[in-house]
Amino acid sequence: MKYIPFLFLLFFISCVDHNKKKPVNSSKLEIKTPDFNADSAYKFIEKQVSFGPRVISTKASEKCAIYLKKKLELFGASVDIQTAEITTYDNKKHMLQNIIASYNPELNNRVALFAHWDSRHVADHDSINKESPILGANDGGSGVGVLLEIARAMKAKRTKIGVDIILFDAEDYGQPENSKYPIMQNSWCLGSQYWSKNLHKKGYYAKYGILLDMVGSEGATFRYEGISNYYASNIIDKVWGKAHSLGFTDYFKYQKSPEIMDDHYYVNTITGIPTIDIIEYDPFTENNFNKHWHTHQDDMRNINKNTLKAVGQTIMSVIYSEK
Ligand code: AHN
Ligand code: ZN
Repeated sequence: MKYIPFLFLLFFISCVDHNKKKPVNSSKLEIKTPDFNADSAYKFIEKQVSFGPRVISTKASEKCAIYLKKKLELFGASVDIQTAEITTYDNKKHMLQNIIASYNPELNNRVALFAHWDSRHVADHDSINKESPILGANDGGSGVGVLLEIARAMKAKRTKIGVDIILFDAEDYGQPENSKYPIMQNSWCLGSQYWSKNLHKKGYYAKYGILLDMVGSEGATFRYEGISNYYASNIIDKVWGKAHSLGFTDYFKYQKSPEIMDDHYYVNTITGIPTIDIIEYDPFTENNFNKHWHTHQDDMRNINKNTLKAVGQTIMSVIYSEK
């Protein structure tokens, strides 16, 4: 039969092919992105909220700072607490605490992930109890919860690059609109202002930064925020591209939003680290944020695991594909 040699040859080729060992070039291997566990992130938010409002100079804030440091150390980071005395718009003096957790500290190739860990000292957008502090489950708690879960993943599997998780204090101690005190410029974002002017390490640089703020409410949408788009449009493209490839198109909109004053403004203008803000922006609410923004309703009921997953999985995918 004249086909036999041909079939034999085919068989032979397929054997050779299967048995051949490809040389392993580890630098070319993609690291598989770990799964972001939204249940775990949710619990990290619940724990922060359980301390009560995390307003600077309170017992709750002190306890939460200790918790965050301990947790990040448990997750394998080297943790620094940067402290400084600050004066707020109401003429009070406080000790600021920025919490900085580093992975692969020896590498120069780094990405910085930011969130604020304090919660607002007043409920100025509520209709009752405006003078009392808020729980800030979404506003404060959510960004930190997502970053703690990423820290947990990084303990199990290191990224190829260096990653710093930087948690700012006193972001939300800004002067209320009806305040009786003289107007103070730059009264918001005190932790990021201090850090930007006094980097925790001499010569510190990250190739880019991502700030997470209010990333946990049901149906939250994120847009090309003005300051982010001005200073770091390529990072927006990278993050939105990842989000869309993972299917989170309902959350990450290809639309612009106006400029929102937040920690990334100071990081961009003072340090030069191109930094974006992933922040809920809602064109349909009165304040353009979540409807519970700066109210007592910003509690655990305002946290949705699907939103945490969309943001957390996207950021994980971004940092694990960096090399
Ligand atoms: C202002 O409303 C000035 N900034 C929004 C930033 C913010 C407040 N993020 C959380 N709370
Ligand atoms: Zn706030």
